[in-house]
Amino acid sequence: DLLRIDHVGIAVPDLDAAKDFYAETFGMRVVHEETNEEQGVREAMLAVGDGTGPRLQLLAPARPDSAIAKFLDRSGPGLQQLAYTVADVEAASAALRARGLRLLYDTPRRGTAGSRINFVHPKDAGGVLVELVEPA
Ligand code: V0V
Repeated sequence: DLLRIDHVGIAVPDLDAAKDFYAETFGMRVVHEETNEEQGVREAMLAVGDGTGPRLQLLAPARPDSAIAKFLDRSGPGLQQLAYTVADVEAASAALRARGLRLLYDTPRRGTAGSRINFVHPKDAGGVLVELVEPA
């Protein structure tokens, strides 16, 4: 089962410039930042409002052959993914696989802040890259 929207991910070419834009334009603050080598991203999580709701995730490429670099080349900056919180990413992935959707990974990988993640292929989800996040 999906519990809530975890975050919305936006591909950006320059993480520092994007953090400044969101701080100055919308008053959003960075609550977490890391580089995920496996995913090839530099990312920042931003709190919206009082910080109790879904977050905004800024995703910048850490390598030219990464998923975010490819997305930027093809589509330019913008919405890249919609992530839902789940209690058990393996169970949620299995349930969606059983409904005929392609999950990108056979077993979960490491996401933000020690979370475990998997993705539904955007072609099987109406053009939306859906991420499943089991928080640490
Ligand atoms: C590609 N397509 C998308 C898309 N990326 N559609 C919607 N949203 C996206 N983000 C479309 C693309 O326009 C093509 O459509 C078609 O999919 C291509 O499919 P493909 O050849 O199978 O795949 P690629 O090589 O374009 O790669 C797309 C996928 C890749 C989704 C497979 O980006 C991937 O593996 N993503 C998962 C990992 C990821 O995104 N990591 C970065 C975030 P047409 O032209 O054929 O119609 S890391 C993260 O979120 C973390 C760490 C976290 O949250 O904790």
